[in-house]
Amino acid sequence: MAVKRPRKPAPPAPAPEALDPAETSPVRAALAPEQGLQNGEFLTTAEGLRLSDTDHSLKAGPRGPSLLEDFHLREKITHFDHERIPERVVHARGAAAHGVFRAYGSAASVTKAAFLAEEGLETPVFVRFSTVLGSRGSADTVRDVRGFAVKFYTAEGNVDLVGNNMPVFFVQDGIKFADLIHAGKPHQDVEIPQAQSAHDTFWDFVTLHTEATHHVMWLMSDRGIPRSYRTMEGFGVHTFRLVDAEGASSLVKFHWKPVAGVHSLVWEEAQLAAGTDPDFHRRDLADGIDAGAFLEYELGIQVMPDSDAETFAGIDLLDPTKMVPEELAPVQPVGLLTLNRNPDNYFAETEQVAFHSGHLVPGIEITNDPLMQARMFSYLDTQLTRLGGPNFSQLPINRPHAPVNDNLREGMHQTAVHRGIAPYLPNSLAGDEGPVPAAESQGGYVHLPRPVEGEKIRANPVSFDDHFTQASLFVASLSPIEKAHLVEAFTFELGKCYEQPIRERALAVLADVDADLCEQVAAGLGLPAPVGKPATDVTPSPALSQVVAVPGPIAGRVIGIVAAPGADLAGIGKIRTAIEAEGAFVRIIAPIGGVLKKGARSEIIERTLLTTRSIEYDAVLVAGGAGALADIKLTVLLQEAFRHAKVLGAWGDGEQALITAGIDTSAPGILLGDSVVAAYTKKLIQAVGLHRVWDRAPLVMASAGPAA
Ligand code: HDE
Repeated sequence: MAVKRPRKPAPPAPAPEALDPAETSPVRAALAPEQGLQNGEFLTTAEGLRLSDTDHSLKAGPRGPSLLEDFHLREKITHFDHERIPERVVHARGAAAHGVFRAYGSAASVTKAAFLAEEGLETPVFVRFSTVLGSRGSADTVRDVRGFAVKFYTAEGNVDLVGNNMPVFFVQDGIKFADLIHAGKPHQDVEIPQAQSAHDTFWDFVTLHTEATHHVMWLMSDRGIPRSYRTMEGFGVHTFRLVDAEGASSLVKFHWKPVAGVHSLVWEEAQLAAGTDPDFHRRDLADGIDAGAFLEYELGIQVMPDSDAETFAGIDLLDPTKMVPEELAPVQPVGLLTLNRNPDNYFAETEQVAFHSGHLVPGIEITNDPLMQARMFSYLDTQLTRLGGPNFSQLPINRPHAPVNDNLREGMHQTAVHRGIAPYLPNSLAGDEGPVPAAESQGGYVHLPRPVEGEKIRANPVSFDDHFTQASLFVASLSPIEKAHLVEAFTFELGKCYEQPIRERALAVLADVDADLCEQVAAGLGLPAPVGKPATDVTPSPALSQVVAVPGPIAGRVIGIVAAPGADLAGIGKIRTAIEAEGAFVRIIAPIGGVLKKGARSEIIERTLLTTRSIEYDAVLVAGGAGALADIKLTVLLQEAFRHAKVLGAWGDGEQALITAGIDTSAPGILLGDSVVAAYTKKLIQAVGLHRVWDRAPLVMASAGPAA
């Protein structure tokens, strides 16, 4: 497929409010321009009455009691009492951004959906990232699957690609989703633990129910703790059916490939971040966009022939616990997503956005994947409780940018003023006013006719029975450091279980995946390793490893520079210039706050040793000229960065701070120099582009012991 890649960052997406209401929907057109907006000079009640005092309730004398007639007090308190809506039953914790999707035109060969197929066409989007298990206030960096939900406001209606950051799922049939989530959520008696899979009920379920094994490998791998949303891959998970203008169909899997590469935190860092900065990922998203370092992802598709068997290279495409290795079906880029605008209001946009796997346009269809079939019911249903009724599509963030003319009427929170007298079909009274069905040639959605037959039965195809081969393939595809992380993750999670039989059952499952993995986890748990029958003939998929040999982009990365009065501000300035040219940021850390000055130069101290922690940085440098810096908090900062395999460095006498912190400056990934010169900043950019100094990992991994 010919691919055109845009060279410049995409322009900001138009805000829904900036659109001409007449071009969007009758719902929007019915709203007066100022409706729903806060305007006017004075504080008012919800009815527009100007208020003279909002600090004192109306009382019988200054000592009260308060009077029941105080309509302002009642309105203010009543509204506050009802500010919360039910959080999402899953994916409650999320962060979002607006952006634009620009099609390369390469998808025209497989779909008639213009937003994918028309070269250069730009479609506004709203993207919400999330964790699955935690409550709305839980920490961002917990080990979990991440949601990657994209709403495309296309001219033909909204399309939602409601995906995850892992390409497979725990269950093959949607009927088991409630079981999975009940097992993963906190225990129902005391609501512990929050946002964790490291507990008995989760491991009880996934070990009794071995179709989860492949997804569990992904969850325990570094994919479960992304560095940022910017460095996170996304997947549509299910197989979709794309249909072209001639009615020919293909089976397709969607991938979001981050331009910044796929990178993760290390587990200790993720745990520290959960306490130090629970908003770690959403802050990174918002700060990056604010600073103009927009997030970019290429949408790619794996295209497989549509056949009656719905299989490819022996892989059942209807089984959501299976992926298609990229080496067998390459991911072909079809467009670029750029996230370039933060929401104005978290509740109105991020909380009220309603995604639905059934929001489709002609050219995209779903398949008979039994997980996907259940989702077609669930997403509409859940909004009725969450958003309080059937009119959630009228909320500004959910409104299509395509004309809407439905015969849906009334219901809670109806904001449209529908006119005419005949909201039904057929009718003879609406004349030209009423909507009529569109033919396929007029853009009407017509399902591709496909035969359906079979006995009424509660069963899976036999091909769904292989629960282990792709789990083995995943493990075999990881680099040694990623495998070591996998061992640590399993040992940690199972070590947090109280029930010995669950640990033993988990080891029995691992024995059928990978003997080495099983042995090392068993050694960490102090248990004997069972012998299983893992697949021995899997072909590794190098695309599954995140470790890179060639430095990637560093946009959005943060370099901490430790400085103090007397520091070499000219050197800091050179690093800042070089780093900012790559879209990364410098943050100055000093013992106490304020501004550092030297000659005509000055640097604002953004963090002190008290207000920062190593998790905020992808690399930490110590500036020359800062004198002897000895502070236990600095030692902790530098040692943590060292342990987390981050780039460390110093110039001039800054090296002394590293030595004082007990750091072996001859270890890999320690950048030393007399002063900041071009070669130094170049080395820094390259080292950060490799994400981590994995060569150092053997020095710092506590659990890298020999198998028992
Ligand atoms: Fe979801 N899922 N899901 N899911 N899902 C929801 O919808 C559900 C599944 C995914 O940022 C809910 O509005 C069922 C797979 C994301 O708002 C709910 C099943 C994948 C989000 C729901 C699945 C996802 C959700 C909760 C099994 C990856 C967050 C609130 C049949 C392809 C969207 C809501 C956002 C949210 C149900 C399985 C992704 C209850 C029943 C597989 C990213 O409708």
